[in-house]
Amino acid sequence: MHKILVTGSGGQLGSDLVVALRRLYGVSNVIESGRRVPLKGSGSSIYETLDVTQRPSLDAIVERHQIDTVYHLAGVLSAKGEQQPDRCWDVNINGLRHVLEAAKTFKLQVFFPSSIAVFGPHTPKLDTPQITIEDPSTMYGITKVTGELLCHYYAQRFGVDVRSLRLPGIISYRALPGGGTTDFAVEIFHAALKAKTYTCFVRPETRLPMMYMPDAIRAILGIMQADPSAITIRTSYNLAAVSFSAAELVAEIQTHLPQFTCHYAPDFRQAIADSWPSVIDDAKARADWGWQHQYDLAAIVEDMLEALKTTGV
Ligand code: AKB
Repeated sequence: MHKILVTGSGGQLGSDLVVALRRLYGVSNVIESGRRVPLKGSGSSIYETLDVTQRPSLDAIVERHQIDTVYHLAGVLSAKGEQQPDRCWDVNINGLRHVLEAAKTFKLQVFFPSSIAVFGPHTPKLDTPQITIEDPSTMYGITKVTGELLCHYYAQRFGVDVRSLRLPGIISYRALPGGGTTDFAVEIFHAALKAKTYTCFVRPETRLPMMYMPDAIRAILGIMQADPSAITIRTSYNLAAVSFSAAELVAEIQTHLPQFTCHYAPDFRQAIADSWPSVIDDAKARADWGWQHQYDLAAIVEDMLEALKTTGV
């Protein structure tokens, strides 16, 4: 049975991944961690306060719980990273190096979330290939390119079993994202149900790669459970599900909530979105370890609205 540490577990991805991992491996085998003291937590669930920029605390937790797998989700996202570039570099690069060093020392398997943010203005925007120009214009993107290269280096040089996906914008209802450029695609659902109106921070024609959380969780578990011989890419795999514009998302929500209106007030995040691809080619992930997405835009919108109404989040 695996002993798993999830860093940054209170974030959007962590909130769902921890539930899925606990279902698979048991509550007491999945240790959550983050910088804040937990607000909730009961029974046999374990939470450790951890700042990933502090290597000794990470090592102590790995040793104390005899961890063999780390899902390293702690990180500063694209929009926040432009406001706090030093912190973005510190958390994203030093945090990852500490995890990779711990992996080398304690023989851990590691998951590292990369992003479509590794791409930039000179990357082909349509059917972005696995291997192509990576010229990110954000500090976040720079840390993800560097992070991918670090993962590749630790895999080749030290045999660390690190696996990574270039995640698109993730849509989910359990926890709100924070500090990302694709956050509008989640905020819009909450606004549609509560205020019936939303002011979107990117233009209507802005088309980005997106994915529903259940698909993202299946992708993460899929790559981590794949036979090591199937993993031919140790930087990070392109991963895709759907691509839609802000206006197409609004129109799909309006098929369920006709009274919903959206206004557009692009801010600094528009330039970040414009620097990213619209449609990603993830053929390599599909061929190597059998990746397949399940949710299209219509299914995402239907499920999100239903879940938010039911859970009252
Ligand atoms: C962000 O918008 O910063 C993230 C990402 C695409 O990596 N959601």
